[in-house]
Amino acid sequence: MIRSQETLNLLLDSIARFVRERLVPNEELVAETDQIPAALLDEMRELGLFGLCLPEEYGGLGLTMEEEVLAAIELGRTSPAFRSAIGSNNGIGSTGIVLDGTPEQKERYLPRLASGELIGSFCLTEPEAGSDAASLRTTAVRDGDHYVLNGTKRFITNAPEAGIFTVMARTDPAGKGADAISAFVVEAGTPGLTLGKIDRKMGQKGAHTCDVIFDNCRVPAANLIGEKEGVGFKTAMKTLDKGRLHIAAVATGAAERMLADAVRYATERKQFGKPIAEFQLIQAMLADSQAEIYASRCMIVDAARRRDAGERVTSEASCAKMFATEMCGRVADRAVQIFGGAGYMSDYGIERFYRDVRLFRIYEGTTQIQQIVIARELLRTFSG
Ligand code: COS
Repeated sequence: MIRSQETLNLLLDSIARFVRERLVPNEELVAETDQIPAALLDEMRELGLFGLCLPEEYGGLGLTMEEEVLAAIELGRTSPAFRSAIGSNNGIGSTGIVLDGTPEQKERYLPRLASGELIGSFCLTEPEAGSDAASLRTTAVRDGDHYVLNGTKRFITNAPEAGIFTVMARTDPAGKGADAISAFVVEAGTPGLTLGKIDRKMGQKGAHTCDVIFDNCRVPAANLIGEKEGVGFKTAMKTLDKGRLHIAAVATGAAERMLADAVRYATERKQFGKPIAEFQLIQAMLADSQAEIYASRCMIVDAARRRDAGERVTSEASCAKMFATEMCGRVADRAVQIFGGAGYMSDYGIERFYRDVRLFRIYEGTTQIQQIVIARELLRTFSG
């Protein structure tokens, strides 16, 4: 749902301009230093990018899902690290509180997440619990008006910068199932919470992940999301339904960027006496990419509209995430191919994108997990 096309166009134009004029010129610097300059992060705060999707009553722009995916496509047209910096505040680092938090929890955290004063992160994955998220082992044992958390979370995006962590933990340590899991907001600096060293990754330099370790970490009972035990896994799954649509949009933006770079290169690069864009084998790669990007956009916007209309979009979000991220991988591969030898060289930037976008097919649920989700939903429909 688009509330006001005119207002949205202004926002999308300002994001597109910011991406073009401020972020794209700094891609190489971020990749080299593994750091987004503080001044750029300030500009992102001023533009309201940290609060795009947070409710207006808490200082955000309150974008609907349809508006959000269109904004995410724009943000996708540059190094994914920039989107990642604002991604968790708008998504997995805040959605649990937005959807299931108490009014007090929302009041306490959302305004600072929306302004970018606070960075949020999402702690689901563990060393032994990745795709099988419900098998997580971190425990939260009630002790008076606190819970005591113990366990390790792995590959946690933005953890090194985070001020709060949404943590899924087992409040019934004897319970093996998803219904023994609860979600907590844990503040950075809480005694017993420590961070591992920053992970070295294949790509996405400038976006940081690390372990988050809880060792007898005492968290006030008031920080149990929704003050309700046993619903934390559902909170996490609902968070991922939204997050997967967002990632699908980011992947589509990245594909559009890589295709634009490939088209530019193909029209400039001459072989056999003419620009390589005039060769039909190159054109086939460009055409396949364009058609797939278009299909991806259509899926994402449709799924977003359905979510805005109040429909459950678990299957559609997984379809969009699977299709868009796999499509993005194919476009990245073709773009490197069109660049030829230059595509393998760092100076041309396309190899960096090729590495950066590889993560899209893995995080917020691998392609194989999306297949499982889609198939389950389908079979459920048929079984009545
Ligand atoms: N929305 C709301 N509730 C949901 C839900 C959703 N999208 N998906 C599952 N649930 C509910 C189920 O209805 C079930 O509740 P009931 O027992 O009351 O019916 C409960 O959650 C457990 O669900 P399920 O039985 O389907 O859990 P499984 O362990 O079988 O598997 C998958 C669920 C595989 C889908 C889940 O573990 C998953 O998404 N894994 C990938 C995790 C991931 O994306 N990690 C990325 C890192 S986070 S960046």
